[in-house]
Amino acid sequence: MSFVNCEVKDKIAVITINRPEALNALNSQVLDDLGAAFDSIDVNVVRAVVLTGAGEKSFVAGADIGEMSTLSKAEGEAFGKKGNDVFRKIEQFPIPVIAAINGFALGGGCEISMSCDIRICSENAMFGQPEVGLGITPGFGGTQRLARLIGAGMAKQLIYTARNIKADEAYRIGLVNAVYPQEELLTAAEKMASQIAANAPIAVRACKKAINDGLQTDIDSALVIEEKLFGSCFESEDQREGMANFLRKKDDPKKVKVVDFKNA
Ligand code: CO8
Repeated sequence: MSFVNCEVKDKIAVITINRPEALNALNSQVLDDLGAAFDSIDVNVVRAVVLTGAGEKSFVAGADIGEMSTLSKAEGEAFGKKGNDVFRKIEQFPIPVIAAINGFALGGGCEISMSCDIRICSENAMFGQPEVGLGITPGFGGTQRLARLIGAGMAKQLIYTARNIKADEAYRIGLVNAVYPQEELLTAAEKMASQIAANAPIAVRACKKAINDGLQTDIDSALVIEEKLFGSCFESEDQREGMANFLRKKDDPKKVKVVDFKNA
């Protein structure tokens, strides 16, 4: 039995962490299943992924505290690496990943959402890094990604105080892009994924890589990364057809059409 479901419809995959009896807490098996779910996606067919949690209460309530409670130092480090490897796979996944955060996103739950490209949440969502209250640090990238996402000062405040914040505050500090009523969240995430999927897939992938890789280096090197990825889009079918369509429209607005990008 897997703790993770993956459903592909049209060009979108919806991955659901399905362990609602433990508020979708991440134990070793969930992490393995999550990695396997991402590995199973054919990125030549699927163009965007939505990641969510089963039930209406929790996205992911953190790493599994029961499993962690008896770990030795070496085992703790290994568990941290296990989570980091899966989250890095998500962060570096060639196509965009949208986190649809449908409730608690605490500890490892907040951390997994931050390895996604885009975060949107429901009104009942709650975010936090409660680790120091449990005698540990965030261990699945929280000290690194939270500071990069919302700035070091706010990240330090949240991590040192272990205070949970509600959806409106998460929106205010830029941790999430939008807040929806619970029943509208998945539809909104799928709509955003469809908008992404309608664009040229080679270009979308190149944008993800340019932003991610560029953020890890100085501006001059980052601009070279962009130049190379920009150049790589040319001579593709998508680039030729996308630009030809624009020029056709200019000549005759009636010739406007929705380009069926081919991933080629
Ligand atoms: N781990 C294991 N089980 C959990 C977790 C969790 N993180 N969260 C909830 N559960 C379980 C509960 O034990 C309970 O199970 P049972 O019914 O068998 O008793 C079930 O889910 C329902 O939970 P509650 O009854 O507690 O539900 P409430 O609505 O009363 O409370 C809360 C919901 C507030 C979310 C509460 O469950 C809670 O505080 N959970 C823990 C949240 C937390 O502290 N998360 C951070 C964990 S640490 C972490 O994520 C570190 C990541 C990096 C690890 C690196 C390792 C080296």
